[in-house]
Amino acid sequence: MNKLTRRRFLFGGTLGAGALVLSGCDAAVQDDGVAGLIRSAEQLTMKTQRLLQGRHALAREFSEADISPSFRVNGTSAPDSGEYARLLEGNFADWRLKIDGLVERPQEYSLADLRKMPARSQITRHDCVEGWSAIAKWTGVPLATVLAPAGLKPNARYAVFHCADELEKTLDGSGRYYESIDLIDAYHPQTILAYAMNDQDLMVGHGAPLRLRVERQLGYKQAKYITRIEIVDSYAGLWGGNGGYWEDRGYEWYAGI
Ligand SMILES: Nc1nc2c(c(=O)[nH]1)N[C@H]1C(S)=C(S)[C@@H](COP(=O)(O)O)O[C@H]1N2
Ligand SMILES: [Mo]
Repeated sequence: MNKLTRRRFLFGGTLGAGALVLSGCDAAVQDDGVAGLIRSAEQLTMKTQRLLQGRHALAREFSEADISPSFRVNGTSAPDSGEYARLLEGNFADWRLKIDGLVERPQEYSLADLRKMPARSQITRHDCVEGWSAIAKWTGVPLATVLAPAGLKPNARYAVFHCADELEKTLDGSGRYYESIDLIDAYHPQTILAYAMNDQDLMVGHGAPLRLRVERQLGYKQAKYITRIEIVDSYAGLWGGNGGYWEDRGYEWYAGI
């Protein structure tokens, strides 16, 4: 089943509350044609998923025995920059994670700082839109823990993850990878900044030294090579304006599984 069909199926089979949401979207559908329809469908899926499962439902967690023997590297396999090469060479001792934007106190964390914070491990399944899945154990710091010292301003709505890699080489830098999530996902207990995979330091191919795990969404939301988390009230002003590298190329912003 393709995405749209799956979504239609979801509207069709959903509870009365879904129908209520649909009527609220009618105006937008008429105004912007197909793009509007898709956008409304995404909104509806997100709302429906949350109505059905609750805003804080956990993604399924697996056991050690379920861990996949191999886990594909997808998209960038190593950021192609002198800066990244230099940081890798130094075992990421000079790497810093910046937290800025709509925060009261911008922060900078080293990898050692992050490793000192209370960690969480979870064994989850990664689902890529390209049609493959793999189960791995991820260990890292809950995003909520990392954001706490920064203190979000009242108008904060999204966390944007800026990455070290350019997946597409362009003159204006618009091929740089980035992603964004809302604050519900940012504070979800399984949303972590992972520095280890299957009890090993995160490999370069999988996003060293730090990647996002946002377990209720698809693979492309799992930003690798994070260097900066920017808190914003809107992502409309960033790159293509759709909240992520793949979103700017037509994928959905809310990629619920
Ligand atoms: N920075 C960055 N993050 C990224 C990508 C990428 O190319 N660059 N690819 C995305 C996609 S489509 C998937 S499926 C996963 C792949 O993660 P993996 O390489 O650890 O399998 O990372 C996501 N995060
Ligand atoms: Mo993917």
